[in-house]
Amino acid sequence: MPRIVVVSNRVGPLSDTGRAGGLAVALVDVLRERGGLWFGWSGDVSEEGTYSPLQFNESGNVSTATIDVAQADYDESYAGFANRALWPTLHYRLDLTDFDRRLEQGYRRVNERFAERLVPLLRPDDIVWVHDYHFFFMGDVLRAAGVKNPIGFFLHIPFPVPEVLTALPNHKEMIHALLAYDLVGFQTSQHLSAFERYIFEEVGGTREADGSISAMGRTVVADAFPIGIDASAFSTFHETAEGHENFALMKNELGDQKQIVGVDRIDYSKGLPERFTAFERLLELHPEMKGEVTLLQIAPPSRSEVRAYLQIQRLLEGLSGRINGRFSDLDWTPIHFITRSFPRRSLAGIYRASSVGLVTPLRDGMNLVAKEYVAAQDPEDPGVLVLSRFAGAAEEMTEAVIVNPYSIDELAEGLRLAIQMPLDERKARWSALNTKVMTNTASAWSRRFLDRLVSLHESVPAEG
Ligand code: ADQ
Repeated sequence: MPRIVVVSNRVGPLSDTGRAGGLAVALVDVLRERGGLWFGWSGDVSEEGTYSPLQFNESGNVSTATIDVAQADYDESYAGFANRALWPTLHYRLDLTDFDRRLEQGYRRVNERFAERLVPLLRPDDIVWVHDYHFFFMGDVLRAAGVKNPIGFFLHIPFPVPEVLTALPNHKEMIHALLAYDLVGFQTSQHLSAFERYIFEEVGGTREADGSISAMGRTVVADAFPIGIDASAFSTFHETAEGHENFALMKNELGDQKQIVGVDRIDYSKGLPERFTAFERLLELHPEMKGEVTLLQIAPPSRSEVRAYLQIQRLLEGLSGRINGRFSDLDWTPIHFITRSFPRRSLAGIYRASSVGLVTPLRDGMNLVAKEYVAAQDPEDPGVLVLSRFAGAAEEMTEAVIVNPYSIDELAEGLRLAIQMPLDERKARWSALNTKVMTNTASAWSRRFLDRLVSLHESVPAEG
């Protein structure tokens, strides 16, 4: 079996520390199955930057290789073009974008340098899988360096409609670079069709008889590969000491009260202010719920070097303070806002103790919290998932209470429905959702993507 080479901005860890994200755990699984190398950023900024020595780490048949970046790379690429131009544009927030040519050049430079450092590590039969919006140009640079291996790309975040994407000044170069990959994967069929519309309407591309797409002198296969979670782990975490402890602690604190839970990085795409405001509306419209229902929002800060992230954190602190000041009683506080992260096992206990999982992004590639919440429920007394129609997860998870997060009234009504839902209906909805979460797991997802990439390469006749 050929070796897998994964490229992503952040790498590892190779062992389950309990704190690693679900995606990292899934990627390690697939790397272990086939043997592999995981290449990316060390997480450190140094003077030598991308010229720093490779740092290797090995565990069994899997190794990681990482390099540093220089301060200018970090500012211009990661905190610059990636998180100030690409992230907001791809999440439909043109009001927050910063299109600065210097940042764009920094981003390309970092893509080029990472690709150059990867080339000597590649073996002829490796399968290369590049992840996410930090590396749109990686495949193109690898091809220019003569790399002939199969190279796939998966976009974890949304691909917006062409009317929005074309606001990026370098959209044509970006898409031209994307077409250098053999296989491009999106989270949902909506994102896939937005990409196809761009190709057909914006750059006059055509579909070939075998389903691939040709445009700008290149041919690519594009498809939707909705990502999943390590579902069986999440369904059994409550049996671990950490999971059980948190579940018991919450249940004890709550007594007869019902808890709504939200778990997100602080990010303007996650719809957090709308969520707090909808909970306030629920208490206004249903005063009988005072003292009966609480909202627990767990949201550790992220990317705080980008101004928009600090602003949203301040806004949330203000909102939760105001709502608590308005409604709290001596023995009840409506909103618990915790800005730190929790180990995965503890999160599972918290999900299980919560009657409602509130996942209401304004835009999201998929949203793994929606799936984690479902997997962690008690089958005999499951909670209800309230899910934004703008999360990629809504395409599959149709048995959730689907809401439009821009409508505070609709959100508040969704919450009411979820809180008051009878047990029979909760069980029926949960069981349908759980079947999907358990079937389309993270390892099923990675296998689907890699098998497709390998099959594409096998169907291309070898160069004579
Ligand atoms: P994210 O935007 O980070 O991911 P999400 O899919 O929800 O969003 O994943 C977040 C992960 O971090 C979850 O596994 C969650 O448990 C964990 N997490 C969040 N807050 C936490 C906390 N306080 N403590 C501990 N863990 C916490 C991007 C895209 C998504 C896409 C994923 C995967 O934006 O749309 O689903 O990649 O492709």
